[in-house]
Amino acid sequence: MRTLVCHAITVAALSASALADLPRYLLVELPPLGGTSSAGLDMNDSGLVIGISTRPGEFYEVATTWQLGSAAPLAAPQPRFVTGSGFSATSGNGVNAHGQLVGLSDELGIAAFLGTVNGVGVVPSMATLWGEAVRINDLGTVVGQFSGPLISGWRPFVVRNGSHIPLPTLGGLQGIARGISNTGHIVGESEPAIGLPVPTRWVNDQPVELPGLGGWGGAYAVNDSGVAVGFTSPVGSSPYSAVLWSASGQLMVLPKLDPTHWDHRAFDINAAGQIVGVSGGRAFLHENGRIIDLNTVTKFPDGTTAGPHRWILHNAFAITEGGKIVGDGSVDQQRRGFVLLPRCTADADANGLVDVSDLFRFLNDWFAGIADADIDLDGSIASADLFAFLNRWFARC
Ligand SMILES: [Ca+2]
Ligand SMILES: [Ca+2]
Ligand SMILES: [Ca+2]
Repeated sequence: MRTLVCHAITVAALSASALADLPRYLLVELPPLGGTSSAGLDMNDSGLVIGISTRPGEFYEVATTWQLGSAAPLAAPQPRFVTGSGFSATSGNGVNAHGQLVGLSDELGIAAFLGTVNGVGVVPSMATLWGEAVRINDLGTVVGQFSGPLISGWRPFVVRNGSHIPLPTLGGLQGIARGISNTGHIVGESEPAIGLPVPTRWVNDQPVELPGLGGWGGAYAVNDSGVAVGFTSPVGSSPYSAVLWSASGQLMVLPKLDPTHWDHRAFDINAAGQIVGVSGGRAFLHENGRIIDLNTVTKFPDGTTAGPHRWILHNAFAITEGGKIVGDGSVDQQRRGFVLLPRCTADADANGLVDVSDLFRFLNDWFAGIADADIDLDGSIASADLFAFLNRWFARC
């Protein structure tokens, strides 16, 4: 008992620095289709990721999917081609819970595409239009922007129950619908009669301006409760601030990782209110009023958790309801997509699986008084941590 108390005191003294090293996320790399560049843009809770990557010798990215495995969760999944010529712009933008994919395809004629990993085609009601589909909700409702030979500029749309519905702007010509919740909230940006595009919410398909700081702005995503996120700048086009709009439309500016930088944007929000985005060139998570640099809470494939390593996480583009994060960063200075899987605390060896080796690893840490065994994060290692660990281990978190 005396030994245990001694351990507890030592661990308490060490814990402030040691606990910071506990990885909260495990990184999965998204390899390109043989080229040098990839990015993950959206994913669902079944581990299907959509994004873009290059093929050998091609300059433009093509739409690409990756399916994360369950047997070896941290192994880089195989990239799978969706659509795109590689000679002009194409993007795989959104995926819903049923595996429906949307995006923009140059191969289909600058068209909004819809489909699955088994094949995609032009969004049926948009066959005569140019378009880009940005997001699809779990009901199959699609949002994005469209144009055509006889239409000036790019305009926001929603495709609901198979019908293409143009969404009005706030008086100007152009706009884009970027986010749709499963409850039908739609957000994006649109031009007023005069001036730069502003953050916009469509209520019953009619545009309502979301408050900003006076300049350019846009909303990227909205959760099922109607809470939206995006960015706004003061008069002019920069610097950007990442912001949240409450369901009633109240503006809240999020904290910044590097306030001297110009680029701070919030790209997605889930039902729990977790927000992801970019702040000063670094991928962030915002929760409970606090901003976290995801670079500091991630275990990278080379085993490091922070400090000098090959990876930098630049943009967190989406977060699932289950808390999985997808985005892009750089590895050895090439653009590379990533998924961050929340680490279960029962996964003591942080390999993405909860099994018997975690039990041995935890008991080892617990008897040795290593800070990782402080499961309840109270700064000391005691029997409560053993019970807390066993609970999570049996529940597989
Ligand atoms: Ca999401
Ligand atoms: Ca494990
Ligand atoms: Ca403890």
